[in-house]
Amino acid sequence: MSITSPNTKKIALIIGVANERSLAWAIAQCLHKKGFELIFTYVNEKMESRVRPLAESLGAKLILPCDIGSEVEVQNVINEISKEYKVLDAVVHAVAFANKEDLEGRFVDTSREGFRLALDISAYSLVSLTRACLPLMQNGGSILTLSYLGAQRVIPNYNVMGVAKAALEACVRYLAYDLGPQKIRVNALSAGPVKTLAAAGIRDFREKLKAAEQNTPLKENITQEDVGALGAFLCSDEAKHVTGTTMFVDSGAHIM
Ligand code: 0WE
Repeated sequence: MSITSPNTKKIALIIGVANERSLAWAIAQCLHKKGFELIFTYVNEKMESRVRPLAESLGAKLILPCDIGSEVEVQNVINEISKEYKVLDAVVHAVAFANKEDLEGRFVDTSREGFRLALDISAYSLVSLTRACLPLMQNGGSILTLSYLGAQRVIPNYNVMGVAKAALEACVRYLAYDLGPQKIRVNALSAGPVKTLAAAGIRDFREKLKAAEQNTPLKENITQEDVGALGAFLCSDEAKHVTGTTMFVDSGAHIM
């Protein structure tokens, strides 16, 4: 028995593509290979010019503006999708944000506003996005978000993002419990460090990448393709009994 619409192309909403290095883009490409039809969003005009050509290269019909921090914009995306499609089979949430000054120095110095912003954009946005998608997921489906080891361990300087990712992983469990009866699965993919636009804003990231490599059992860093493969698996029926979990693609770093 299929938990998604039989005999029709599956539809996936991808939120968080910034450029060709984005983890969201890696997952989108793998989903496209699996036969999914894709919908993309971009956060502002600057990003639109990067996302649109990528999205069009995979035949996307809908490429919509969405600041995930806004209930109205999230609802707008769902309204636009509803005009074109009856169901949504997969949702990829690949969004995080903290103020740059909160990703260095001491965690204890995090301001109330910096904490609120990081938790709102990086964790609560999954809850609000999931709620908005529910009416389109009557056939069940899969919701996937991206996390990082700093949710479960102290990674120096990850600071408030570690707290936000811990909240995100807990949101995944509570959402999975709520939505299980509707056959909607909710999971997190915890990726090792990769050079993306998000990482480009991190002080000394190149040095961190080199150091991270030596601390993994496999002694090599992961690639975008690794994230694409696991992400697409979690979104597919192959993972139909996998929910509420955080799966690592990190060359084993989390066992150290
Ligand atoms: O989750 C992340 C980073 C997400 C992120 C990146 C930025 C850069 C630009 C969130 N907010 C911002 N805000 C900005 O202004 N990663 C997993 C990558 C990352 O970030 C680190 C890491 C790793 C790895 C920060 C400190 C230490 C390690």
